[in-house]
Amino acid sequence: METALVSEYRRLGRDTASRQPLAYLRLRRAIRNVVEHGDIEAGHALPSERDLSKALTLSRVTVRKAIAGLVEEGLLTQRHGAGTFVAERIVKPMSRLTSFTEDLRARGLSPRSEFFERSIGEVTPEESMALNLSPGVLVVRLYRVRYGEDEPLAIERTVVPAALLPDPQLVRDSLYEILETLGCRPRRALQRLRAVLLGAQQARLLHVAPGSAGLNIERRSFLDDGRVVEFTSSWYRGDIYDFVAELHSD
Ligand code: 16G
Repeated sequence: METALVSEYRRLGRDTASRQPLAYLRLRRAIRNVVEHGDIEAGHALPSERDLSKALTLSRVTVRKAIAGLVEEGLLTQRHGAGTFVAERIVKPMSRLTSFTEDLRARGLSPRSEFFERSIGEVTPEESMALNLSPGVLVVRLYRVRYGEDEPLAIERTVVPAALLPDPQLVRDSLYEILETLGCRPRRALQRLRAVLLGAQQARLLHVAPGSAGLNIERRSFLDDGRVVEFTSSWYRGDIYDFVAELHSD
């Protein structure tokens, strides 16, 4: 068996610079990479555990351990008796501060945005509360529909202090990418999540029926020095997204 997955696993084994010595972690990385490159698409099956362990000369315990971690993360799903598949719903881990662009790329999907607003103006009283800004300062506002391939997945309204992002036109695809180049990518965030019924306009933009279930997520992100770098309100489609959080007991 010579699949993209087997070649990727071998390639990672030869890559001395970033070689992961633990085989199950290397296999996990290889699976992530092939999903990201679209070599195995959403809904499609992974080679069986037995075939993988034979082709990679790994024990089945190792293969199982690699797969179990990705099932837990939500990248893979297992159907009893049928095997392991790349998950079709988009699973978003809540424990990592990632961007929409990164989340989609990690699933092998191409992200894209349609902008309805990219402007700069004086902060409103509500925005100044959310961003801890004094009245009168300037903020950048983005309002966009976020797509994965050609499918609308979320609507986002973002406000960023203009002191950190001086020109709204700088944001083409990823806000976090541009913030990173400006040296102010968020380091920490607080999120509030609530279930909503999508209104007529939101439903139209997201290509779902009015009144469909959605998730409204407000994210306030901070820099290391405590300054708020973004306030974003997102409406994600409830029929596509799963939000998963890892919990610890202490
Ligand atoms: C995510 C964030 C949003 C952030 C955006 C940046 C959630 C709930 N929200 O959608 O706060 O502004 O990513 O994405 O995860 P970008 O870098 O692709 O523009």
